[in-house]
Amino acid sequence: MKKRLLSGLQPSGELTIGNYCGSIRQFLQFQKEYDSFLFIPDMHSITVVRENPDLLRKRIRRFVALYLASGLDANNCTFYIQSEVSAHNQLAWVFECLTCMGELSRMTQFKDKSTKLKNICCGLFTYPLLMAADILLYDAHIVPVGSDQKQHIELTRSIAQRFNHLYKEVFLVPKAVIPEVGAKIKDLQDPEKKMSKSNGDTNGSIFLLDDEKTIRKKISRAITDSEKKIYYDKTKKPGISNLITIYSVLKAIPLSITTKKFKNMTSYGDFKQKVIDAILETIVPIQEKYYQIEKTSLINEILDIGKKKANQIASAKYEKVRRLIGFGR
Ligand code: AQP
Repeated sequence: MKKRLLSGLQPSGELTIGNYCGSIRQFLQFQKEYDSFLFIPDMHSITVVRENPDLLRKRIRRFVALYLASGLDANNCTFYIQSEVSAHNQLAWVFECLTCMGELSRMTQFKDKSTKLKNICCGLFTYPLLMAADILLYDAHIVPVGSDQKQHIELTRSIAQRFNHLYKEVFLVPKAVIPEVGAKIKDLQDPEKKMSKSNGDTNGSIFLLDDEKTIRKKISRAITDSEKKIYYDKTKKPGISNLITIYSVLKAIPLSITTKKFKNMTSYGDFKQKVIDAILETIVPIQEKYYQIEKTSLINEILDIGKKKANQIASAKYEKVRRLIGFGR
């Protein structure tokens, strides 16, 4: 039997090339080897902004269409929506009662996101526990993520071990899989920050559905430096290093070879043109397929199958947990 992979991308904004490099690319790489469970964590998406309901529903479907357009195959992957499987929040409650406030206070995502908000909801604080439930319900062996999610997977591992120790070996302890290159693509306007779906300034992110003109404009305006030399140094040259990383990942060329390739180039304009070409080579075919898929009933059909399969697995696991704790009659 194949080992299981599980991961999700919350529909908190439109998908970026950061999500592609850190996450989707790994799903593509592993989809044949692993029984892949890819879900849309719609319940996570309201931890920061309360979205327009129609927009959120559209975005959920759009994510599935983009997964398929990127090359993920419904024969290898199970696609489902988190809120359609009630065991996720049932198990999250159990985890809330097994976790101390101090552990959640240490989560850097919470610290980062909460500093930008006026009103911080409890969900933003506790969502790593819902994430732990998302993963542990399915006995996932690996969870491919970008580096910003590493800490949450470590917490998930601790919770699994804690439950197994307190009650019985019920949960498989998962492993985070983080790509060596591209695990944290930076914001084009502020290369100290991560490129994000939901950061207010859209100029810092390349979205998978951005058109060619927008991509050209965003890369041309990406923050660099005045040295006029192209080499990789994250501290001295964060902007250029970020563009080198994007190029390397999208062209599937090791960083060292990319760096050599551009060593003698002195024009940032010419270099940026190469980065634009690499982005367009990746994104345009995805967009072409996306616009075909979104018109069909395929997304609903795939999500119906996924909903049934996910519910079967998740409710059986939650039932075990319920029995062990002593809930019910
Ligand atoms: N900039 C990035 N570079 C590499 N990987 C990234 N990921 C996110 N941004 C980058 C990875 O994509 C997945 C998305 O996880 P998520 O939907 O839970 O979102 P997130 O980690 O909170 O980051 P986002 O996509 O920027 O969303 P917002 O703006 O809502 O916070 C994860 O595997 C993540 O590591």
